[in-house]
Amino acid sequence: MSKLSLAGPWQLFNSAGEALGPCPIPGDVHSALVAQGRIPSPYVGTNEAAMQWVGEASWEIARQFDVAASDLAGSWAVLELEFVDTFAEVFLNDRPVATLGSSFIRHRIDVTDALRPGANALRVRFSPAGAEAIARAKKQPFPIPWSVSNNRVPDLNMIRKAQCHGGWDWGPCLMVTGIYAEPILHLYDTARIEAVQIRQRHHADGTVTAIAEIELLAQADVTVPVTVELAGKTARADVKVSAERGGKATLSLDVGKPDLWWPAGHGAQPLYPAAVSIPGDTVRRNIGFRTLEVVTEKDEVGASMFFRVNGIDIFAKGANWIPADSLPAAITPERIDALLSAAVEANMNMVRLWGGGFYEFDAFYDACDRLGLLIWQDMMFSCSQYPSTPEFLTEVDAELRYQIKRLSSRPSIAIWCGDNEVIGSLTWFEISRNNRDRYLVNYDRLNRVIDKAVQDSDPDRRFWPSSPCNGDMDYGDAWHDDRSGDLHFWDVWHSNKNFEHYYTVQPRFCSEFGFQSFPSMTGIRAFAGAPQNWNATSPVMEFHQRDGAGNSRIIDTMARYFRVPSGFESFVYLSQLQQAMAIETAVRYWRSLKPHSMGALYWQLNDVWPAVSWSSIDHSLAWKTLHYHAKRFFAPVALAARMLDGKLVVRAINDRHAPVVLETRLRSFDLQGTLIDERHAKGSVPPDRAVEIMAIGAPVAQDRFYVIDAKVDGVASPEHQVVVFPDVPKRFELPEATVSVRELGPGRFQLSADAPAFHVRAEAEGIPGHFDDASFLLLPGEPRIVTFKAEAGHSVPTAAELTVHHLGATYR
Ligand code: BMA
Repeated sequence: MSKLSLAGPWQLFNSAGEALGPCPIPGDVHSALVAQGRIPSPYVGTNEAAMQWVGEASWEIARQFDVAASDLAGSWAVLELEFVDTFAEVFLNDRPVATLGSSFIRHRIDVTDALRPGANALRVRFSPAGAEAIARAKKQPFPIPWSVSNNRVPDLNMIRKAQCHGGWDWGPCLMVTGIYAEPILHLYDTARIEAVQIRQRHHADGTVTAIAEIELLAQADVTVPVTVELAGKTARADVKVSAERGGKATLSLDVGKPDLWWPAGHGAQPLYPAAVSIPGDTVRRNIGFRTLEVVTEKDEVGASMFFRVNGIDIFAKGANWIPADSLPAAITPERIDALLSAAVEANMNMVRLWGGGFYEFDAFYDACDRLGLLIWQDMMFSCSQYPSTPEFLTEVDAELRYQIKRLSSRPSIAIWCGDNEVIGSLTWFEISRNNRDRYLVNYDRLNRVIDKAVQDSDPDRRFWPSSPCNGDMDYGDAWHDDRSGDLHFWDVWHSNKNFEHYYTVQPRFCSEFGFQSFPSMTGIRAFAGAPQNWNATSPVMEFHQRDGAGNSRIIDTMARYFRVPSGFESFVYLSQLQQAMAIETAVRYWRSLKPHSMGALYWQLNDVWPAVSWSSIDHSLAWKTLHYHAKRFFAPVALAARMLDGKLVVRAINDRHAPVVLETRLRSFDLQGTLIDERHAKGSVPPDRAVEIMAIGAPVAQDRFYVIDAKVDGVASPEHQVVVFPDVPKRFELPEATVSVRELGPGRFQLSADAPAFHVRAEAEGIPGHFDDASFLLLPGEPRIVTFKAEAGHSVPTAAELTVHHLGATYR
């Protein structure tokens, strides 16, 4: 048996058959054309508008490869293609060997008859996905509404391709095509392993039985020895595999008492390598042993919604994940790693893999397993209605069974969710509003197929019908009904409400809520070109804002909270600060309701291109202010302070498994930084709870501010400091403050101020990396030390390369 990688330089041809140059695979046609200099970067200026033809055209990629006659003799040749986007005909030595039509399944093509000893020629011809989508829509028995507000290409709901490739309210329309995973030619000895799932049974005494479920296929009827190795144990069996029906094996291993895998912040992530082998084929998995339940128990309010891992109730802290780039060729394991590591650095323990993208690359799941990020895995349906024709359901069923088997052995997968906002979208289209019965039945047919695929393929995990959803068979308004299930709470952004509006809901689990901001100046300078474009409403900047109402909302919010900034850089800084304040208001409040509320996943972690969006990390990987705040507001022990009925109420939140002792100091200062009052409180917070620790009379006033610090188990850390303005910031006469920067060593800086400086944010523009903290208070005599973490291969900035922003400086 052997395995030949077909990754590397392929050749690209246009529809006239002209050779254009190299097309690296894994990769996409757009990226190849950019690299060849035939089109400019779609991310710069308004270039995207003029390159829609690329996605509308047909393309062909081709390569040669050699196979030794000795390798070929007697072997079963299978060409494996995964992440093929989307409609493609495959030719080997000019013989058609497959016609492909879904980017969400792995294609394994028998090429035994077409393969030759010596040189072979492989060609893949892509036809435009948009045209196929329209053609399929015409064949539907009744119209199926698609996501008009997001997609610029109609009817993408007909085809199994990332729905956001047609444009979204944060992304461009680049109908990319290509092969995004390594193509492999397998030369098997008669049989192969088609699927491996490793289940776990945890016993009361802490021992675990691992159960490997293996599916085999064969070219001819055969009996093969199957071996499973895991945690130093081995199991073997001889399995009959029929050419027609394949074969199955279930092998159990008692693995003793393995070290348990925990979500980040709750323990370590030990992974035990597993290998399943037959002669000529091996499949590997990394197993993390843990129990996981989704607890939805009825209570006096409605029903709980949380994840219990190894018997501990976990407050899910995190964000929503969208594809790491609009151009698949740019999605490297390093990029995925940088984003997910930043999530963990910000004290997150869960990401929601949103249903408008794609089932992610292995590198994504590998990183989540390694870093301890639980995954809320949506199935790939989003914001549209979908067909329920037999052909569509058959195609989807195969996709789901493939993906569930592919991923189910991973400790990070926490829940299978049917879709993103598909139930809710029944009310978005006139046609489905007017004939709700038909479209609800249509919806349910698809949803049942998804449900059944989960039950059959992964009975150990919970199926959740849709996000948001009030629960099984509960089709209420999960955008507002906070009594059960997961909530998408969008009223602050989409309905233009004040941040305090987050206090009006007490979600059991909020899986989406977001607020937009501008990307970093580093990002802006790279895509917006000349300085005259550095203006929120310049044509280029508006082009990089895909939510029609977005900029007005940002500007309106700014006018409600801040004084009008005096320049664009201050505008960008304030847009990021208000985003951070919005999300922080929600998260600290909802965490303080623990265990009633048990999850806060904000929208959205990352960006697909440089744009104004809800992300906390921009496309250049720069941390926005929100990401720094997230690191503090998601800390395992945190404070939540709130003005309520003439009082300042402080609650403490403990996510640790043991009680913590909190020594809290609450100081009030006048605006010059003179101490007015100081109070202390000491108390213990039980494990996994939030309790009130202080409440003092505090009028709505504009002449003071409050600073709350906590020592946790005797240790003081700036991450526990919270600053409260008793009114909106614009009403305060902030003093003129000068912030000085002193370099203490490479990448280490001391920041100090001669008067109170709020939300002090050092930036090293153009230098990839981030600080350990930013957007904090500097009081005179209370300097802070920050450290810059440069991205691999880059150096840290000098003091001269830093710019420092703070709130009072935005309008002077
Ligand atoms: C949500 C998501 C996305 C969208 C976001 C911002 O509800 O599911 O579809 O991008 O809102 O509008």
